[in-house]
Amino acid sequence: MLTALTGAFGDRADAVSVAGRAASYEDLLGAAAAVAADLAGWGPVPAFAVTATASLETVAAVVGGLLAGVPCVPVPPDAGPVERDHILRDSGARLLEVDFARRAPAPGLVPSAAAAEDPALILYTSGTTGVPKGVVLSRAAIVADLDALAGAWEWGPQDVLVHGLPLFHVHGLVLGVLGALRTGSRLLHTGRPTPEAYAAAAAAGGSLFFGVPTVWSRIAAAPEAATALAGARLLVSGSAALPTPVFRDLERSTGHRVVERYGMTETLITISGRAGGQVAPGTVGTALEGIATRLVTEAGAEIGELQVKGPTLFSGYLGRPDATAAAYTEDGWFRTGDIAAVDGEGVHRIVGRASTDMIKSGGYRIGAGEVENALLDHPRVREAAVVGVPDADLGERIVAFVVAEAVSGGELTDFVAARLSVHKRPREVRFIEAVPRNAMGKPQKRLLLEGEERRRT
Ligand code: MLC
Ligand code: AMP
Repeated sequence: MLTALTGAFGDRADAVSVAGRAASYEDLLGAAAAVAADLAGWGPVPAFAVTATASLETVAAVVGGLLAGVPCVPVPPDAGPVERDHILRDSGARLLEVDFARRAPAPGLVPSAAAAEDPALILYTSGTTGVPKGVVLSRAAIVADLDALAGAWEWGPQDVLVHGLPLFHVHGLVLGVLGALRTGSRLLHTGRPTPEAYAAAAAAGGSLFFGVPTVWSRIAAAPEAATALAGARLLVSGSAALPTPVFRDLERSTGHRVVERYGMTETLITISGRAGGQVAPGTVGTALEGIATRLVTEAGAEIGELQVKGPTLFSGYLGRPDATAAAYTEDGWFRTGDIAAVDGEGVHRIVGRASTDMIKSGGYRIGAGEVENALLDHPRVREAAVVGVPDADLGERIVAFVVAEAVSGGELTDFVAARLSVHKRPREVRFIEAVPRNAMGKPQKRLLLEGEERRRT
């Protein structure tokens, strides 16, 4: 996975730069070897955790884990005690402190005994209900995905990859860090994904830019920053649907048609547009090399659930064989839960999600159940129902409907932000008399969403 670090791509003092600090591959390898030596000194552990700030420390931790053959669990830096304790307890991972200035006694590549199918990363992600599950990603799955993407995007050592995404999810960490190290492209992580930072990175030679739709829509709304991206080679969007007006605005201001790709934590990226290929707004391209997709449609329907198969799929949910089995069909296809359409050329369009309980806000996946449980932990909340409402900036924004007394919406927002993490906080809290339920007692979220729709219009 570390082709660039150990191969013949040459070296530069700024091969990897994160939030304003630069390092050469030699620096990175030295710091990572120190991490690997620490891990070796611990003896057998199931995994190690790192507080995944956007920093060189996080990069060194992940690379060190790969060298040592110990899976890394990146913990969101703003995770509150409930989320953090769950991740550490569920994974059994011990937290590692990284000092980037430290070097291993004998720096250099420590060949790991790990096999291709061994776990490299365990990423925590929300389901529709309950607590987040650990998604186990093997070294082989990550390599298969990065190589397929390198082919699709003509991504190589000539590129300078730019993004400012969090380093605890697939987008920022697998594609955004390991992708750069695998392909040998320089990495310029901007710390935060602001339009100004992306424009500055373009001026500094950035060629390949990653963003979630919220990032692209903020850039589209900042014409000066957008114009600065004209000299880039390829702009890529993913993690949620890129709105067509944003695609059109960016085409006008940058001259680029943004390439969309589709994926999930459990499957990595499976579908993408191609560099130099036809790109139509609202489409996410064709299956990547080695990936098979199919739609399961009701008789006569053109849209249906997207299911996928291939070498990039996860090894399972950590310690949850039941949930892992439920994620697959009987004939071995992974159920994405996304609703899609495919045209005669194999070009996919994602049209929605099967469940209202899976929310995408700012490109973050948030399970309604996790937020509801956090709200119900508040002593003054008796009932809670959480939905994702269409939002021009975030794609969807979290709206919480609660039955509660003597507590303000702001207090409940802060309560969730502090217990879980900031991006899981409701952006609006609505106080209601009772959550509407069907005869089975199941919350009727469609009714709540329809009420929100009426409010907007
Ligand atoms: C506000 N804040 C609060 C708060 N209210 N903090 C605590 N309690 C409260 N009640 C403050 C925070 O301190 C923080 O301040 C700021 O609000 C963060 O707010 P935000 O609204 O979350 O930030 P915003 O700028 O709106 O974020 C937009 C964004 C972000 C696009 C930068 O959503 C983002 O990084 N998204 C990327 C998600 C991603 O990578 N997904 C990939 C999943 S992988 P301060 O000072 O810190 O700003 C995947 C697979 C695939 O999906 O296909 O890729
Ligand atoms: P996550 O597990 O955070 O990786 O989120 C995966 C989900 O993000 C998918 O199931 C989709 O719903 C959504 N997603 C990712 N990329 C796209 C895209 N290009 N268009 C629409 N939805 C996307």
